[in-house]
Amino acid sequence: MNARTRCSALLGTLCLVASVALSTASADEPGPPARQAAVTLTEVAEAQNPTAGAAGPGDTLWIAERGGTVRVLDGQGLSDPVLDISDETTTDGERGLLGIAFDETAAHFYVSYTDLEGTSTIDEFAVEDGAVQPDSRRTVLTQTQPYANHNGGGIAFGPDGHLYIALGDGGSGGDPHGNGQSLDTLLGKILRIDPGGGDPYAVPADNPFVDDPDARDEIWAYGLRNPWRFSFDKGTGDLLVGDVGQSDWEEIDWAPAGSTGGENYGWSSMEGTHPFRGGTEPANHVPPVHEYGRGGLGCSVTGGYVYRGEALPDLVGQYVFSDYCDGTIRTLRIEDGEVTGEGDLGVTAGEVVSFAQDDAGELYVLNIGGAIQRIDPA
Ligand SMILES: [Ca+2]
Repeated sequence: MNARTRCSALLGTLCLVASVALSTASADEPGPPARQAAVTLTEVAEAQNPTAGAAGPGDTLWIAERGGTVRVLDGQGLSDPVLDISDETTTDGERGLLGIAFDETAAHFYVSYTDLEGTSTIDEFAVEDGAVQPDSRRTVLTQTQPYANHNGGGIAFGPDGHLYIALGDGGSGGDPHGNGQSLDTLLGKILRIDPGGGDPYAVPADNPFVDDPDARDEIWAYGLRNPWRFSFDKGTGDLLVGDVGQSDWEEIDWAPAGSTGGENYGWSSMEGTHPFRGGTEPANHVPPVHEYGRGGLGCSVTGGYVYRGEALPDLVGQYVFSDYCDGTIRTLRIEDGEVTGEGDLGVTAGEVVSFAQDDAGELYVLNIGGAIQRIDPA
């Protein structure tokens, strides 16, 4: 239903096909052999182009809207905006308010957005009594963007208390500046910084390239094209990254909680496990734990979360993700960095742009058209 009603005109045909194909398959088959959680999607709110969510103070889920507003979702529904930077961002290209995060004690709130020039910007606000303090605002990090697309934009605190920032390769297509493999730019990277440790931030002393004069100290991992959504497993601390492919391969990248950083995920020498345009596989390439081609219904991976809630015991420990183009809610079982099972939950949610995880570990699916749906037991 949602695949059909939420699709844009551009993707409408594709999404309609996806919806029909899925309903046919589920009607004819008794169910997958591996036990899979039976789920339904419950719409809990309608937002204005939601792009990201973050668990906030007092069992709330804060929702970022692409145009520049932040609203709070609780048992009463979605609040009026608690933060509005809509006059400081635009939504052309792939721009807008793209990520939000709280630090460990929810003492600070962070927004990740493109400014009016398209520059990726991370700002910090103090939080008092559950409310953002506008006067406390300060800019933590900026990165100019040569093109309007591939901004990345996801931000999240790791189990180590540091802020991780995903930045795309700068955009255009095919990584024309070679940013993915270049260690002297922040583009095409996941960064790791300590925003409270300095002004405007400190670089953790154990970042992987702090002793390399030719590399930027903020870099945690590299070789990424557009790591739009990434997350840490609430249970294990493992890092999972959905890296959007160029034209052939969508991928999920992984690192264990004990990683010391420096992973090279391959772009733009590699697209998934495949050399890209005659590229040579780097000796230190960390291949994706999962990739899928464009031959099916997907065309743009949307990274999600490892489920750590209580409502769906059969789903605990599985990584839940999707694809913007088909909206199928997909799953991976990952053990020691190896995928031991893959499937889907038999539901589709249209143009899935992001997931959100509340404090209890339950998962929500964000459709860029507006719907916020919780994954519930069927
Ligand atoms: Ca890769």
